[in-house]
Amino acid sequence: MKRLRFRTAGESHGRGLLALLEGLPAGLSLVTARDVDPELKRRQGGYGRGRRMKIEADQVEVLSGIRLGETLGSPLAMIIWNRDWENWTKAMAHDAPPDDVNPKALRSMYLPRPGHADLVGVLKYDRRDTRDILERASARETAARVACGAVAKRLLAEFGVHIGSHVVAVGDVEVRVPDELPEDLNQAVDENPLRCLDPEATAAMVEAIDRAGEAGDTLGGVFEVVARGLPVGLGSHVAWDEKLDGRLAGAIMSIQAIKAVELGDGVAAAGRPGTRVHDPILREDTHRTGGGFRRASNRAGGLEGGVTTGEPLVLRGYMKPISTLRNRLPSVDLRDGSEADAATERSDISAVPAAGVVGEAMVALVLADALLEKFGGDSVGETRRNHEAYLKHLQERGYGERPL
Ligand code: EPS
Repeated sequence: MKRLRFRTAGESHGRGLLALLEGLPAGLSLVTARDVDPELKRRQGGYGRGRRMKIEADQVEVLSGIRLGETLGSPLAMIIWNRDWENWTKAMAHDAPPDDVNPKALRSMYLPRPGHADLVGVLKYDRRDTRDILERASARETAARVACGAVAKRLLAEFGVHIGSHVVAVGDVEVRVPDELPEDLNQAVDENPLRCLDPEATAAMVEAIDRAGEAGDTLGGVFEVVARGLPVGLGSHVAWDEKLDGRLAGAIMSIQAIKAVELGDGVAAAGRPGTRVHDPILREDTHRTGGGFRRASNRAGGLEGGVTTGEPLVLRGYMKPISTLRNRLPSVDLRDGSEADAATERSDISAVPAAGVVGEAMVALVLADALLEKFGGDSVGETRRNHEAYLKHLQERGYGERPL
């Protein structure tokens, strides 16, 4: 069974971030300046981001896996160098510090922030300095995820699958989402500072973020990811760990600061009768990716039984407010156990638009994995032939007494 796997390495203020993607078929046209760097730029944007995003101009350098503009089927390794590293060479040095080092230069942090991995990390890994934990726990790591996700998107595009996202809430400001989303969601929202479809809500979100910033506070929110063009039949109902809804939810929940995931109308559906939840089945011979069927609605968000239905996949990620607060919460000083307010350092006030871009990347990686699981292929051509044959068979299989 062919699978797409990715790993990342790197600390927030270390030398850089490594993104490793394994299992790609050969022959995928891939130009990182065209396909990957623009996605990294999208992740860096959004109103409410901190000064770090002014320092960085994320782009990848390829170490392996591509030759002459096409993938080789070998592991794809990409590096994103941290520009800020220059300012952290002493604090993030790989070697033990010299005896005469100024302790300030090590930028140690002993006041764990509630909500961050600081305290649980030092206890679990038996460290004293929370910097040993927070550097890896930081959402800076998501730049490497987005690099891998951009390649997964490139692969999915070969099969007519396109992924976009938009912000639907920041703090208590909610967007009025139109009944019909624009076909190209990212094109519609990427120029908006909050990546949202509602200008009125945008203004209110900007104001809410400004107010939170003035109060030394932070704001979370909700993003929605939509994937179009998926064929019916990715994922499987046969085993818990093959169900695509579980795989998607796990992937989204693994994003820093995400505390809940919703598929389709999931939350509201729990309070409605079944007749107002399930999506009536209609015949539509021309709906190729749906296998000749269409749904009158898409409250299921494009998944039934852990399997894609051929309708758009719709998923929401709920982000908590960032845990670095200038208005510090009570904590404990790890040096002497005394009561003390939590540490604070440069951070974002809100990063919901960026989280949406990361959500797209994680969805792309899970979907590309599920696509390769279903269609296999050592080369894109082979995957494409298998995909085509499947869709053709769905179109021809017929009903009742005359199955092919
Ligand atoms: C991030 C880089 C970080 C933070 C943010 C995400 O940069 P720095 O810590 O140098 O300001 O802006 O990380 C967090 C909010 C966090 O809690 O770790 C990025 O590249 O996305």
